[in-house]
Amino acid sequence: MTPRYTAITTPLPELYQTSKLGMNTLALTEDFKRYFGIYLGQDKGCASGHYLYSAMAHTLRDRLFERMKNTKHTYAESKCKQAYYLSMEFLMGRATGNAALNLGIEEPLKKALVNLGLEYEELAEFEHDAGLGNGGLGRLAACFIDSCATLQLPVTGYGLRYEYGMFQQKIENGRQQEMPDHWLRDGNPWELERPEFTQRVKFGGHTELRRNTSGQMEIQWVDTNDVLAVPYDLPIPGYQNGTVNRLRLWKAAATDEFNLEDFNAGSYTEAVAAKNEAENISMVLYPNDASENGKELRLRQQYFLASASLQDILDYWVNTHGEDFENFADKNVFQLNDTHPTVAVAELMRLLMDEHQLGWDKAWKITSTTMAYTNHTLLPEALERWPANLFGRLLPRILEIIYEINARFLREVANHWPGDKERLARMSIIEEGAQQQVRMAHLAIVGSFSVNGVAALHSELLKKGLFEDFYQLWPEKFNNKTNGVTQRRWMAWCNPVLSKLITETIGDKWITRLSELQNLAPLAHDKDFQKSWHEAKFENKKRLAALVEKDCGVTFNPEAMFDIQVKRIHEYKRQLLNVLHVIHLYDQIKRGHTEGLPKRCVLFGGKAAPGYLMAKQIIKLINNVAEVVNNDPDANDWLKVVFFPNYQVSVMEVICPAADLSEQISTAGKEASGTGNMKFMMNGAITIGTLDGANIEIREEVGDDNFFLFGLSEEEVAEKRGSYNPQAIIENDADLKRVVDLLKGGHFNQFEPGCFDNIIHAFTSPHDPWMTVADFRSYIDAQHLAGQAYLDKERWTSMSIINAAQSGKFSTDRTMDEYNQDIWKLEKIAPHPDS
Ligand code: B1N
Repeated sequence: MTPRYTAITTPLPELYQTSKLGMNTLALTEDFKRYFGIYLGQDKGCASGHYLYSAMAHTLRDRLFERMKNTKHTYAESKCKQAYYLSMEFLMGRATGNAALNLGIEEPLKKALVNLGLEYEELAEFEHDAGLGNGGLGRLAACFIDSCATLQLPVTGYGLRYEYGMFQQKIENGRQQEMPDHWLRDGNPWELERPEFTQRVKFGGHTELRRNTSGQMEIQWVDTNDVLAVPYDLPIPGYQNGTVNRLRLWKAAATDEFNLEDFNAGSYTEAVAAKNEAENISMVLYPNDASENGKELRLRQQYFLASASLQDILDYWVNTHGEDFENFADKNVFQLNDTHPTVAVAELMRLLMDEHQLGWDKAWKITSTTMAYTNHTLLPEALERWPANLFGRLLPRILEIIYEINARFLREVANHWPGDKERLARMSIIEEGAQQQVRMAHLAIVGSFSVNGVAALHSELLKKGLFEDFYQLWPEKFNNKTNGVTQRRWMAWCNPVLSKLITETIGDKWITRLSELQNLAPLAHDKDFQKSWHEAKFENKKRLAALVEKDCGVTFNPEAMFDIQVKRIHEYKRQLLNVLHVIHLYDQIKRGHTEGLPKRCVLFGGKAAPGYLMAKQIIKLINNVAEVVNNDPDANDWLKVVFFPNYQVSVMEVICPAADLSEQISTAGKEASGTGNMKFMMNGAITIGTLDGANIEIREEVGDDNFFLFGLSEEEVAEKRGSYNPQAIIENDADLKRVVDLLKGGHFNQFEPGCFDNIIHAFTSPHDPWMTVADFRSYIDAQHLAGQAYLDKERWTSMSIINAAQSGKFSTDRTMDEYNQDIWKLEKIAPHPDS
């Protein structure tokens, strides 16, 4: 390949070191004007707010890039060990507010804008969310790299620069419609294209044993269709500490062979089509959360990410160390975000052996001591398997390597358990059957020195269930790392009112040490503090009510309890159970049983995977119930229901500060961790939840008086399977019976008969895996207790304070410290003071 960008051989003068960019109002004002007037070419006739946003973003971005270069040089000079977080998803949301907060220039920036007659909040709304993820897993990656920068850990994120992020959701006649999310259409000021670091990724072709230039026989992967990977760097600022780490996202581009002038007229259209096929790789994020995406394009994406990232890291190594890989494992570690980038195990073997001439044993030693794997789900439908023949066609060399890894691994298993054929079949990386499948989780475990789950219960269930055989073989690999969220975005940034109160009360250390919030606990019963706390929550509820009014046309009374469930729509998350409760409340109200009821505003939000019919029907049901309730004058004062469309990061930033009750009601044993639960807790909402995922740890922190627990435990759920009889439960529970009868009678679908039959059939079936009916009574009772507690304003406020005060554990700063201590073992490194 002729490089498109050649290296400069003469040493650069200090061209790149401009004088340090000012952080005061004057400097920001000047830069803003220069960007707006000169770079963007605007004047007083400017008709689009986009340019104003763009000028603001560029002003901030300069200050980030300056620090990003500085941080990179510090790492290079110190020759420190570095970690790489490989993830198919980084759900970043908006960058502006986070940049201003972490640079410590919120105040001067706002002032600069005011001086120019502008308002920060208005401009910020022009930024598109970077929706490069589905939900929890992608947002977790974003929180992780935020915390790493704040902790000054040398960690780089690697992902894909999808042209289209998570689809935009519209609701029409109560149903979800998907619209493409072309988030890059107005450009993206937060990225820097680095074409000089382009990599070439191979697909297709076949392998051959050939003699190389020095006369030795070697395996070569030839006749491939290559795709270029062009990196784009996004700055990840630490909190006011000078560190700016990097998120490198790859965009797919056709190789020069597609240069159209090289093609004769006859193959013009084929040439363009082939170019398209190459560029398709980074075109769109697969919108499936916790279910398999068994499409060829998805495997292409995964290999593209793994190969480009590893080549990039190996290039850097060779540039600094030459072809000596002796210390590579002491200086590099890779964290695999679920199995999605796991083909990296085989790709690192290939690169070390085929491109850098290491033998199998050395290559394996390096690979299996640098890879670490995080599992995020126990749901069988989410476990990735690829047909071996697809693998062989797309990545023939990689499949060969996987077979060899497996052969060696199975020998180890056979030694450990001589004669145990069944165990061999269970543990094999290759699943035999009508067609062979590659089990990616097995490849990940075999290839990694660490395997972790994302909450205590989840990590235990991995050892006892899904990965039991592997745990018996390698108990030392298994560990738990309970998830967290970054309090910078999910408190300091999105909840300025409460943040101000907290900082005035206990100082601002909590922004980088969340356990400081414990100092609020003694104030939980202090009348004055309660009053201020309540006022802050009330402000936030008014802000959300205004948004609901604007986007849904429904009036939320900020005095009412805000009862909120926002997350992907999935049967195991049981939005349906929540709807059954809403119908129950409606039924009670209609029957005049309003004594002891608080006023409630119930808000749902979340996207359904486009092909997930049941999830889509649940959205329809929520909307239909909302329609009936909100238009019934009898119910109006007591109950409002809304399905908030297009739930995304920037929406959660308004929702979580305003929540009173946080719905975390999955069937026990199904939600690996949950992270929305943590955002709500931190912002002073009280959880109504099952003993699932991180809920268990939340309850441990706040105590059972400050948590509304209900439902079967994981063991009880497992035990009940087989003897589950929902019909009998319905017959014996008059409240539930009335709810089911309302549904069956078509009360919520008078003009669309039969449209909920599917749902009714599913949750009343003895085979319902989510056991919604089994938990109905205890859920209703817990909701009743929550309602009573809400009516006692003092009690509720003290519970709210305690929830926030005890949320310290759920900072990703703690999570990242644990990954670092147990897995990565990096040194924290502060960059040189800004040059
Ligand atoms: O990962 C989150 C957890 O908090 C959630 O409990 C868990 O459900 C979520 C395939 C997934 N697990 N698996 C996925 C995402 C995309 C995809 O294509 C699976 N997401 C989770 C963070 O640990």
